[in-house]
Amino acid sequence: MATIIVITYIGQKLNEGKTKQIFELVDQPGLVLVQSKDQITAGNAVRKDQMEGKAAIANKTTSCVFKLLQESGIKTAFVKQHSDTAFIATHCEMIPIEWVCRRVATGSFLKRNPGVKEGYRFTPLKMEMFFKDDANNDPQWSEEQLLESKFCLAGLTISQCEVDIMNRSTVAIFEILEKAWATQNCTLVDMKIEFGVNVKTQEIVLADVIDNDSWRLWPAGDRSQQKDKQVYRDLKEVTPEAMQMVKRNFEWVSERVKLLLEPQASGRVVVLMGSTSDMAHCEKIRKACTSYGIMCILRVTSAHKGPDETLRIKAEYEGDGVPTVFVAVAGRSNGLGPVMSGNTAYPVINCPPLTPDWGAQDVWSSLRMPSGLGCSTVLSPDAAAQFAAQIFGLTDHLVWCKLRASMLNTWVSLKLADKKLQACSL
Ligand SMILES: Nc1ncnc2c1ncn2[C@@H]1O[C@H](COP(=O)(O)OP(=O)(O)O)[C@@H](O)[C@H]1O
Ligand SMILES: *[C@@H]1O[C@H](CO)[C@@H](O)[C@H](O)[C@H]1NC(C)=O
Ligand SMILES: *[C@@H]1O[C@H](CO)[C@@H](O)[C@H](O)[C@H]1NC(C)=O
Ligand SMILES: *[C@@H]1O[C@H](CO)[C@@H](O)[C@H](O)[C@H]1NC(C)=O
Ligand SMILES: CC(=O)N[C@H]1CO[C@H](CO)[C@@H](O)[C@@H]1O
Ligand SMILES: [Mg+2]
Repeated sequence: MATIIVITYIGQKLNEGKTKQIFELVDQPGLVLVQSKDQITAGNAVRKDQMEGKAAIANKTTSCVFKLLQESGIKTAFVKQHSDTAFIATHCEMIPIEWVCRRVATGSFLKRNPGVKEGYRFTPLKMEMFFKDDANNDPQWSEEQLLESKFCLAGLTISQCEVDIMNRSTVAIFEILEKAWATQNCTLVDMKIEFGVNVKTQEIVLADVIDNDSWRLWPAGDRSQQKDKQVYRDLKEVTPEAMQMVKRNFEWVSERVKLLLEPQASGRVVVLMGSTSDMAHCEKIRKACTSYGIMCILRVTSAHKGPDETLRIKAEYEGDGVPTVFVAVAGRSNGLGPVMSGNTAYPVINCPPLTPDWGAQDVWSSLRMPSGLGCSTVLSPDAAAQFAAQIFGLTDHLVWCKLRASMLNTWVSLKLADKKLQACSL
């Protein structure tokens, strides 16, 4: 979906913080321009050094990270890159909370929780929230404090439902970025993010930015190789050499962040159909595979009427080393998948197109099988594709991230549907 946005007039400044300015876009109502400032802050701007080029590096990091999240299916405010130092975002009213998610204990957590050693691993992830209040050094808040403050942004009151959505979304976003960084042998130690309410749709979306201000990254899980802003915070003295080192670290991140968007492994689904009368069913499988970014090939072959061809096609896909999941689509006596399963080490998923008259009987032909076969049987075409995606997701983080975001989005829709229903029945 390539959207062309022409900006002819940048309007008034709507907001300004420590690291960026927000401008109205006069001819693009509902969108804003987020402009980074070329300075780095730590300890609440006590230390303020201009760092040339920082904004540009931050821009690259933010746009790659948001692209990864968006392609995965996470709702974000990011729309598109505008320049080296600015991007266009949907106009949000920001919820003044920093959500912090931790995998490994370090930093301020250790101070607030004496006795916990650095390196303690949180499973499940540890969630914390901080009220954005510079004057009071961003105090940690409980869920109850957030609920009692009854924030109302863009007409949406932040109640239990919204808090739960932000909490859940933070976990999903962390897991997606953690999975992506793992491909670079880098541990995502912790992360802080902010949410906004889209002023037009009242949807809660990930907003603000994610750059290396926002996280700790330890290459090979090794703190001494940290590539994040902590290096800057830890500087004893801000010398030009030290600032160069910090900048090099940021560049290290911005170079690698691009790699997060690249597939690590590419597999394929080969759908075998017993007859072209099953085409519509197979097309649904292909469509669903495509939504996960998985290549899907359709072939026609009958294990009953042309077993030699079935095995030849099998050999064709076994022979080029590309990881393959076979999906067998055959009506009535669907021996196709079981025959494949008895003759290949690749996974086989049966997805028989059942008919109302004999379906209850037909389904048994790929359920009760001879010993030595390990194929599965799922009935809906979408489920067959999803199962194949889950297999590839074990090695392909881009597929895994789509599955993870989809799980979050389903959870959020249920939550919102329930909220709406409760509101109606009051
Ligand atoms: N999409 C957006 N729409 C409207 N305001 C935004 C958006 N993204 C960020 N902002 C706001 O822009 C302001 C400047 O950001 P920043 O410099 O990070 O501020 P802070 O110093 O409070 O962290 C903040 O108030 C932030 O909440
Ligand atoms: C990395 O983080 C630094 C630290 O804040 C940030 O200034 C810089 O813009 C970021 N660079 C990248 C690569 O994000
Ligand atoms: C987030 O949700 C988890 C699980 O429901 C809960 O234990 C935790 O207290 C919540 N965290 C915050 C900061 O609200
Ligand atoms: C990650 O580590 C593994 C094992 O040490 C190595 O084979 C691989 O090349 C590394 N990948 C990257 C991107 O550094
Ligand atoms: C300096 C720099 O890297 N700017 C980049 C900002 O982000 C866009 C989109 O990713 C790039 O095209 C720019 O090169
Ligand atoms: Mg900020």
